[in-house]
Amino acid sequence: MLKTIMAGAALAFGLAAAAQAGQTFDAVKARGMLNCGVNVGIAGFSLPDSQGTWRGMDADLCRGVAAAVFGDPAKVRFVPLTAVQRFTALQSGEIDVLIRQTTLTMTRDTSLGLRMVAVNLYDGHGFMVRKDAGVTEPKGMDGMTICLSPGTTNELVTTDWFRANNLRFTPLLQERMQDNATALQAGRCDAIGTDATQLAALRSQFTTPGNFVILPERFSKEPYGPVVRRDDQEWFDVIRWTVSALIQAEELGITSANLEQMKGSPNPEIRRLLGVDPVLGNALKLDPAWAANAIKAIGNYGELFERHLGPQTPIGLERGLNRLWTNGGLMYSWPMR
Ligand SMILES: N[C@@H](CCC(=O)N[C@@H](CS)C(=O)NCC(=O)O)C(=O)O
Repeated sequence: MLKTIMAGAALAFGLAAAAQAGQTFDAVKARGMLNCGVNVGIAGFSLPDSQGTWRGMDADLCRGVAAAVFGDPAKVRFVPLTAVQRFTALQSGEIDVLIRQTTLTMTRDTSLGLRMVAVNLYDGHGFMVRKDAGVTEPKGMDGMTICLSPGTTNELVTTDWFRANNLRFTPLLQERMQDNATALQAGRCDAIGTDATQLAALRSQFTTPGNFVILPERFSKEPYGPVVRRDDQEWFDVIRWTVSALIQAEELGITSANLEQMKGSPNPEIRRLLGVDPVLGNALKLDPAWAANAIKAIGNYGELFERHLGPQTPIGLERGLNRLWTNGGLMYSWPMR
């Protein structure tokens, strides 16, 4: 009896393992190109510049994965997706990975046939209101019309908060955030509710940013991360550890500028990360230089943040929770050994 159960378990495990043996990873390698799902256009995350080149932290993470897999950050096809379209595009195989300000939540992780991989940015929901509305505390939003994107956590967070506080609001739901930005500036809604980084990014593109205030309160936790299908554990590993490598590089002081020099370091952690010791690349079935190629292409995590979202950019965000754990933030790579 026990033997039968064990044989059954082994068979089930064997079948599951077969279904998970690298089908996405193999397809990506055979295609020679990564199909990466990004936002349709938001500054700092993924926005085409005047030459049509996608710029932003999410766009660069796509390039980092391409550099890790192919040794070439240019091997990416960017697939712009709204919040509503994003999970279907991943489920149907149109994209290999979704890197689009997607909040890791329990129901998304458990019920969509998808898997949230790792955190690449810690954010929180906020509201931006017209300055002349004179809102000094969140309860001052009672009765307002609030612009929201359907299919987002922000729609849910807003509904929860107003209900919990016994206040009322009228939602104005528009799939394109750009339409919400236009509506707020034209006075068709009184506020926009979305993640705080998005509010800063939107306001940076307003003609009169000074007429709008981002309330300092945060109403939720919004950890962003890449998402993959559940069908391929090897592909999950590639994405998870590419994100980790960028954080570990910052922990070790490796930058895109000093990387070549760092390859000569006697520090075993640096030698492993940069592929002088090939153990990590072997574990992922990638070239020993996988992480070095990603860091060279897009920089370490800190470089990525500063270049796209930091105080020197029009978006102008402090690192806050996105600092390394050694500086009081939450960014902490698992040991890469
Ligand atoms: N973190 C939120 C989504 C954040 C988000 O997507 N927000 C706006 C950005 S301002 C958006 O892109 N809306 C729709 C669009 O323009 O595609 C979630 O995972 O549900």
